[in-house]
Amino acid sequence: QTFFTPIHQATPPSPTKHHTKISVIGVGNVGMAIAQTILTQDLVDELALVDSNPNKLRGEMLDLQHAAAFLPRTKILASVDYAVTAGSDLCIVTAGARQIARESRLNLLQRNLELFRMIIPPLAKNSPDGILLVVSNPVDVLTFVAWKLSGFSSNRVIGSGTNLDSSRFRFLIADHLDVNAQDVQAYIVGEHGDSSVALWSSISVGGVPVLSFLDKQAIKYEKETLENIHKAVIQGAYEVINLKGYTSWAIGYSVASLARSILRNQRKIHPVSILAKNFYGIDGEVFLSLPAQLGRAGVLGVTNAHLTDEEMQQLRDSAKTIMEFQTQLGL
Ligand code: 6V0
Repeated sequence: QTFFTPIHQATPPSPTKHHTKISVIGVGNVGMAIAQTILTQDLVDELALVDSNPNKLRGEMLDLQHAAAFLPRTKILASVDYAVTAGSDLCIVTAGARQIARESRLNLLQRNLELFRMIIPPLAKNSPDGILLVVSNPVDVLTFVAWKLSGFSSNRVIGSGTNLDSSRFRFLIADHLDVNAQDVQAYIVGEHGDSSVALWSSISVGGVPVLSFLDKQAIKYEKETLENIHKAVIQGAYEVINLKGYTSWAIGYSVASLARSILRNQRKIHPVSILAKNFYGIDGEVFLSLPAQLGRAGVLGVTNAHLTDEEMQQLRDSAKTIMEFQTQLGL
């Protein structure tokens, strides 16, 4: 006698049914916020977690499994062994060393490079057809590192980049204009960090291009007001870290939105870190954020947004900043 009485002969699962799997590497604040958003949004059939700390890893796995009665059915696995990630459609890397007091960015990057040497090759080996999504900072340079270490084609290596910065930007503009952030189309591109570029010229709200509307109506606005909004975007992360010690919820939703666009082949445009060579006059092998269309094959294309000369110059300066940093790695 089995527990469950079938009403007819069980049919085997159709071989055409696609089983989806995401692996999250690093179960810290960011990895867990991503994992829990993915679970609540019912994005995959299987979620695998990997971390170098076995106790924390098992604790986090059990804690999520205990929520099974309230969640869509997802198989949750965890191991320090990368075999658990085998056959992933998407691998999200959030593992990272924490910055030590007075440590330079370069030193932190060197330590993260060593971590990536342990993480990326086994991930690529276990999911040779998968897509890599890097979240660990500095995200643009580490996405370049992941591309080099994986040997994957560049359309399958993506950094979360300025997807989060852009959502902070949209929130601040929405707050300023008292509208819904989902009606604000606005992009931050370039480096995820201090040299990011706000594309003011292409902002629209409900289909109305904001700056040209203000110009046409002869409504005066201070350039300083715009700069202050961009500064608030850049300061946003530092402020949250100063106040609560880390950022988690917004990056969790931001990365889950990327996972949805990729796995569900949404062809949605996201500002994410991609190989920028040959776009917008950038000629080096550098990863930075551009408005990219994402789908099941990873990066499907790049939007040809109209940039002003000033925005174009800022984007090239941002590329130069990342490039200078990247060349010090000697990869
Ligand atoms: P955290 O809470 O310290 O978690 C890091 C996790 O990585 C820990 O659980 C470690 O045990 C684990 N880890 C360390 N080494 C390894 C290894 N070799 N293999 C597997 N796991 C390992 O950090 P937190 O989760 O707060 O941040 C993670 C990373 O995300 C950092 O680099 C942040 O700077 C970065 N963020 C990037 C953002 C973005 O927009 N791109 C936003 C927020 C944070």
